Amino acid sequence: MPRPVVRRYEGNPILTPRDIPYPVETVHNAGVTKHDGKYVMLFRAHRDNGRSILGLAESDDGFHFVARSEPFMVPANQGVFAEYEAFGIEDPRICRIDDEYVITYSAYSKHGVRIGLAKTRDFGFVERVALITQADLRNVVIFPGRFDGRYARLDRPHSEISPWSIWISYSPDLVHWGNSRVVMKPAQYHWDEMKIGPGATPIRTPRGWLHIYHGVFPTMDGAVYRLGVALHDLEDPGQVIAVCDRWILQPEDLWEVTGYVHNVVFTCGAVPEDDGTIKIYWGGADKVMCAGTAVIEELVDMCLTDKRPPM
Ligand code: BMA
Repeated sequence: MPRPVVRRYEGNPILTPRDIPYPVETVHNAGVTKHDGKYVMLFRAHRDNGRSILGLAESDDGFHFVARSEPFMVPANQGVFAEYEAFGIEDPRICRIDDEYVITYSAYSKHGVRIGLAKTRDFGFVERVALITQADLRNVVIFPGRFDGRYARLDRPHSEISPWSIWISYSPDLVHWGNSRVVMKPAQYHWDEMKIGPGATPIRTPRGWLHIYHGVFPTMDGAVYRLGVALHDLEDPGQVIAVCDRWILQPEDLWEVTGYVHNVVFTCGAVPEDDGTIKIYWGGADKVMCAGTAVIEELVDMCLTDKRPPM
């Protein structure tokens, strides 16, 4: 058997509810970045009312994380954010732009789900900037670059007409977004046929932006969430060069198969290293955090040698 392209860390799960110094039921779907030589993980955690907050944990090696004593972000209690975050905040992604970290997260309320954008320089003080979508759109990942002076993001609108697909939009200021168009769709009778969504913040490689996304397949036993890879053009990220036909990770370990929601591996973050490897982080069964490593060029090769059309 060929060795798996993503090698699971032998100490998985790397962070669980028991490791958190305040009451939480789950620790999952974390955005991760490196700041000042340390790995910073922003994780989603359900409280026992079923609503989510964002916690923060830090690590020197990317595998052993220690959670801070207090949550990093809880639903806002004033202004426009309070109205749209009342049901909780979820699934953060972190994108470094210049010397700031931009955090995009799902904001839930009785009005639906939309995306909030916050900024921090040091993971101490965090400032909410804007709600950057209307209702029913999730999984916003921002490219860590500019394209003809504009920022670009991938997202996933809700749709009853077409299977849930990945779209791109552009912005001059990270607040106002437009020029939206669809770039990648689920493939029929395929591991990601039900829906796909952006996953980790894209990684710049010599052959394109590597995007690790999630794909969902419906079974008689419910949905199965897996991870796949796609490659976007460096200058024009709206051009999907290739989508790998195969998944790179599926639920296999006990804590991926069973937990809060069974059969889920879901990523919001990956950290490229100087040695050409990448640390990939994923939530296992919406309950714990897991990590694994891969060789970036192997993921790019997979996209290019085993590809399917993006739409
Ligand atoms: C999606 C989101 C994710 C979650 C996944 C599996 O719709 O809610 O946060 O990990 O479902 O339950």
